[in-house]
Amino acid sequence: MVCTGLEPSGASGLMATSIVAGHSTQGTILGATVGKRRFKIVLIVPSHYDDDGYVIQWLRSMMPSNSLASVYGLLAECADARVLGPDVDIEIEAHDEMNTVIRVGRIVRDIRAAGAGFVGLVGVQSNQFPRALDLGRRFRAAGLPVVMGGFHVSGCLSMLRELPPDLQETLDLGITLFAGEAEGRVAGLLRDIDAGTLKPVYDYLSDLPNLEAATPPTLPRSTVARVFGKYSSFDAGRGCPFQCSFCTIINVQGRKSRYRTADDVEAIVRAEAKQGITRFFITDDNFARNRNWEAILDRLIELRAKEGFKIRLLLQVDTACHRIANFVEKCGRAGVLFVFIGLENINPQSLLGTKKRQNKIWEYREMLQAWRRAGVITYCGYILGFPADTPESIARDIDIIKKELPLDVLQFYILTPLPGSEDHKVLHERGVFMDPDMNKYDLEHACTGHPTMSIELCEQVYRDAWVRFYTDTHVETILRRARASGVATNKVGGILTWISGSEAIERVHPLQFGFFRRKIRSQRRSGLPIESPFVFYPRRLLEVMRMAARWLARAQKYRTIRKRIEADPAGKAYADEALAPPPADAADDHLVQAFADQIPKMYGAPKPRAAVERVAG
Ligand code: B12
Ligand code: SF4
Repeated sequence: MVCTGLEPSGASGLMATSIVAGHSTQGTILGATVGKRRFKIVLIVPSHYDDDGYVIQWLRSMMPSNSLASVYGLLAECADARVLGPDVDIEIEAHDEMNTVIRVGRIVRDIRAAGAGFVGLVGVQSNQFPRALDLGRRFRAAGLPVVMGGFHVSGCLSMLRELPPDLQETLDLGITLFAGEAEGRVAGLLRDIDAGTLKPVYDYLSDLPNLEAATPPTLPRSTVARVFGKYSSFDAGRGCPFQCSFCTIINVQGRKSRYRTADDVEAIVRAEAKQGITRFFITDDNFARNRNWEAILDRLIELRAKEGFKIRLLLQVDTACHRIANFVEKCGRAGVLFVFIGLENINPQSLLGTKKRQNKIWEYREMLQAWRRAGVITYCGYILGFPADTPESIARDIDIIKKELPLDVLQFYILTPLPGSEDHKVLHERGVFMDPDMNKYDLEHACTGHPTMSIELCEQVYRDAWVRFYTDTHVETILRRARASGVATNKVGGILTWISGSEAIERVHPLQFGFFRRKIRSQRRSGLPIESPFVFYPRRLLEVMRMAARWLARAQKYRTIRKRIEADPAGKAYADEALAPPPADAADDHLVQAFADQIPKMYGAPKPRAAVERVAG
């Protein structure tokens, strides 16, 4: 699909015309004076709805939105360059709905008062799409131009032959769809909005921008301050060489590594440090496959060592990263605090079934131990609901992980055919049932059938997995391992409280978690009734009190465990199978033995013991 020009019925274009054309010909616009015009942009990352239809949002969110920072950075550059003319002040507001209550009425008034502008719905993922549409509908009803971008739009346009009904509805409302990456493209978009010639679709999927010297992501400090720990973000690269069938990224951002230079990264770090921000989530899906990782890490190490920058980093890497010479060690020196690792599963056949050939379970322990030696906390993702999974096999596998693998945090997801992935495309083309409610594509709901488990059972198994992993005994083991390896026990304890409590207490995935849930009575999913204040507020008060009590109890319990371990003089000598060096012959590894008959025949794979003995005999 390509830019198709303004449809005569495109309300978005009509509105832009009525606001802006009057000004450009007559010199005034809704009260603005000649010689100075305002163009107001409000960027919103929509959140998504909980099962009761309330927006999931917090006083402080845990993770920053890099999509927001990317689009803000590009627009801020346009504002500085005065791309709409020397007389036009471009003003930008950026909100992440995870930590900010969106006041639609106020935004409408502000944009109208400015006389021109638009609302950008940013980084909309599939699970955020229904919320984005509810917001977009209200802005369109007020006649404002609205542009929506992000992975739902890009994923669907890149993989499906025709527009799915939800995106068609979006277009019918006059909301413009922006597919692909925006670097180098927003000035043109702004000019189209300003001229009243906004097109229904902008599609840049087949033209991936070069990232070297590209405009960096950034946000005002006031927006970053709404993220717990004041973490900011940037992507040091995009694209991943692997081919996992559940992944959307490779179909939108490609498989070739595009990366920022070390100079780019240094410039980002220096600019953010001026705002007092030194903690970053580097959002590359796989920083280990960023072809420029070493130059970037070397520069960060230098900034820390020579100029005392207190850089702290979160990274995403793959399970084979420890094989890259110096990678883990340099990450530690560059200030990496914790790494997200897509462990995904420990059953080799399940991994092969999703083309995740690079995940070799016989290397998992060695990889996790390498991170421990660098003092980095490991935060692993684990997917449930592969075809061979049963409640019993999942329970057994979790027990094996607890015993065999020295990871600090494990978080679970349900295998989900995300729009934009090969899995989604295949099911779509075969006409297999997939839940039409995008709000459920948050990896906490089962969205399609499973060979042996019902949707309800899949979701039960998912909830049980959290309980089974985060027992008090295992939390104690994790903390003991941290103490023995010299990993900061207070940090591990804090993360364990957050991760285990978000599912158990708040019923949200840790990646959507924040500090102090805000529930706004009037912000409910369209189609659901607004509850009476006499019902809503007393129930909410009780809920808050109960949850606060449970959080305090959990934090106190983990603190007690941690203090006991820290006070134990033998703590440093703690040893168990997960901390022990991997056996010289991987076939002797208990994890390998548990899956002996499923290890694929591939280069470097251990030969199952029975086969080895047969050969030896
Ligand atoms: C960092 C990240 C997060 C962070 C921050 C979110 C964010 N968007 O920054 C956190 C931890 C919060 C997160 C959480 C989740 N994430 Co996430 N996340 C990512 C990740 C790795 C990077 C995002 C990013 O910065 N991309 C780079 C930016 C530049 O790309 P972009 O978002 O597409 O934006 C560009 C264009 O789309 C366009 N654009 C976007 N919006 C707009 C708006 C306008 C007006 C314009 C003009 C242009 C425009 O311009 C941007 C600049 O080029 C992506 C994977 C990826 N590579 O993108 C997954 C990804 C977006 N996440 C995904 C998922 C599934 C989740 C979770 C549901 C799952 C989970 N439990 O982990 C949660 C739930 C989030 C929620 N509901 O709040 C999926 C979404 C797939 C889909 N079809 O929806 C992705 C693609 C990964 C995957 N597994 O496939 N995530
Ligand atoms: S390793 Fe990660 S980013 Fe790369 S294809 Fe697989 S899931 Fe996608």
